[in-house]
Amino acid sequence: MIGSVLITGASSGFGEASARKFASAGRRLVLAARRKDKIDALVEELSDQTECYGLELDVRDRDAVSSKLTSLPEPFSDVEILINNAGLALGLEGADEVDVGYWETMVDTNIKGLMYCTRTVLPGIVERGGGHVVNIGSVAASWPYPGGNAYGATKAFVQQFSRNLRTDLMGKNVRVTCVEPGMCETEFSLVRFEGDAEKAGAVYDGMKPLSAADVAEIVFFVASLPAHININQLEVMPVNQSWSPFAVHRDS
Ligand code: NDP
Ligand code: 8X3
Repeated sequence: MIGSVLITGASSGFGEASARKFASAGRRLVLAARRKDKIDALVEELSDQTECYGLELDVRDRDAVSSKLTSLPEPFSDVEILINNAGLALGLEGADEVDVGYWETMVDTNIKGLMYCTRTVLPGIVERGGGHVVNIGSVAASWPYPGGNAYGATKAFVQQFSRNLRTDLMGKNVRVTCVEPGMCETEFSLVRFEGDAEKAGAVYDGMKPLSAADVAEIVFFVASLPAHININQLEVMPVNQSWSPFAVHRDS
């Protein structure tokens, strides 16, 4: 049985590009995000290619996640692939200066929202005989950078949660993959800098970042492998991004 693909954060970036990719393969889609106008436009566009259902959903709202994701109409309720993509970074200030509200929003979205969606959808996936949870992590989970403080930590949660899901789901035919991209030009930096397009654009100045379509290709790849293959973790950067040496403060 081929079930539907539920993508959170489908109104932009990786989520939107993944919707296009899975639609091109004829997969039935449930597309969720807060900006319903964007979701509606995407549903309309993709409905030529596949069956598509749009959902206005704030993943931070535990009750809404539970009620909306357990009452999907036919033929969308048989979710087989959950793509936990909704997420954001806010600010790049140091931990001694940053607005603690930013931290709360990142924790509520990237950690708690991802947990709510997973916990709500998983029982059905298991009951129907298996499926796949694809979590969108980040290189920031493993590699610290100044100002990455809570954002990187939320993605470290996603990385370890993904591994622990695998151990819990052993024998239940559910694949779990954490896809961990580096720099990719989407609305990500625009959101991080609260709509400051100049600051956001400068992040990708003079280098070729990943595109949302690149990441969607990878998400589709991990989900399209034969069912006995589980990619646990897949980290990907643009060629022009790498690590730095250790920082050493010598004024001592
Ligand atoms: P975008 O800002 O383009 O997309 C983020 C998506 O998440 C939007 O569709 C947004 O929809 C949705 N979203 C945010 N908050 C909520 C919420 N509370 N409830 C439901 N949906 C929400 O960024 P990306 O596509 O780049 O980001 C997607 C994921 O990839 C995120 O988890 C991000 O952390 C991660 N990532 C991004 C990288 C990058 O460089 N771009 C690299 C590594 C990881 P709406 O506002 O309509 O709700
Ligand atoms: C986003 C990638 O490198 O900006 O998760 O932290 S990075």
